[in-house]
Formats: sequence, structure tokens, C-alpha cells
Amino acid sequence: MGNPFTKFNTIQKPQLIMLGLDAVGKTTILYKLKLGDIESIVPINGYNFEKIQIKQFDIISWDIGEPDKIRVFWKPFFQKSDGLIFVIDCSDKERMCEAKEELHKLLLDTLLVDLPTLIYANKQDLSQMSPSDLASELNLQKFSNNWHIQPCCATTGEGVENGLKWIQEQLVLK
Ligand SMILES: Nc1nc2c(ncn2[C@@H]2O[C@H](COP(=O)(O)OP(=O)(O)OP(=O)(O)O)[C@@H](O)[C@H]2O)c(=O)[nH]1
Ligand SMILES: [Mg+2]
Repeated sequence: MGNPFTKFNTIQKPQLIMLGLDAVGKTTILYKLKLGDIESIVPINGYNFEKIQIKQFDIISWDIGEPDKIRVFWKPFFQKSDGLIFVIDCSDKERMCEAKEELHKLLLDTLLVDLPTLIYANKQDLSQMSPSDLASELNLQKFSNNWHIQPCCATTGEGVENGLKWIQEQLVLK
């Protein structure tokens, strides 16, 4: 019983972690979600990440570059995260397989397995891809994680807000 909003309200500032290969559109999405400056920090060993406050969320965004070296730095952020955002460049067919492999690793990570996972299917203006086509391409049907694909175009902003809205709804329902 009880008010479904209670738990959400008790999470002071839900933290979302945003990941994706380089140049998929992470920064552009963040700028569309928030008009204003993004606090860029260089925290450890020169790896860049971006931290931004949007509405009631803290979003931490990171490139998946040199994954094995950098992965160890993600863990503390994973532990504190309430949701995962993964960005795909739908127009980059050559790197789709690499993106798929990285996403699978995240979906299997014990720290992330229970988190709502929003997948932005970005750059729809360059290559239209339906959620079902992308789900097949990424072989997502085999994962029981709570994942959701949101098509978007970060440069125009189309679909971007809807993605954040979905993750917000999942946190309320949790
Ligand atoms: N056509 C098109 N271009 C986009 C879209 N989203 C981002 N871009 C472009 O893709 C390039 C990379 O976008 P970023 O937002 O810098 O991507 P990123 O993932 O933050 O990249 P890095 O931080 O450099 O790894 C930029 O030139 C953007 O303008 C989109 O939806 N459509
Ligand atoms: Mg960026």
C-alpha cells in the first residue's frame, strides 16, 4: 500500500549514468535537455566526463573509450546510479556491433541489472530506425532488464524529452 510517489520523493537526487561510444550524440542530448552550461570535469587520470543537473536528476555522462582501462572508474558511479542511459548512433552501421557488445556488458553488470535502461536511438534524421528494428539489431529480446528504446534526433531535440520522461516514470513506479 502507500503512495507510489513516496519512494521517488525519498530519493533526494536520482543519479543517471549516460554512456555510449564516442560521437554518438551524448553532449548534444544533454544540451537539449538543459539550456545552459554543462559542468565538465576531469576527475581521474585525465578521463573526461560531464556532470549535469537536469530537473530533479544528476546525469553523469561518459564515453566508452578504452573500456578495459576506464571501466574500473565507472563502478563507484554505477553503485550510486538509479538509471542507465545508453546512446546509439543509428547512422553508424559500422560500429553497431561494438555498441551492441558494450550495451550487453552493461545490461549484464550486477550493479546495473535492476536499473531502468533508456536507449536513445539517436540520429534518426540520418537513418530512421524503429525501436523494434533496433531491438533486433542489438539482440535485446534476450534481456529481461527493464529497457526501453526512444528514437530521437538530438540536433532538433525530437524525442529527447520523451526519453527522460520514461525513465522518470520508471523511478516513480519502482
Ligand atoms: N545529424 C545529426 N547529427 C547529430 C545528432 N546528434 C549529434 N549529432 C552530431 O554528432 C556529432 C557528435 O555529437 P556529440 O554530442 O559531441 O557526441 P558525444 O557522444 O558527446 O561525442 P564525444 O563526447 O566527442 O565522444 C556532433 O557533430 C553533433 O552535432 C543527430 O541527431 N543528428
Ligand atoms: Mg561529448
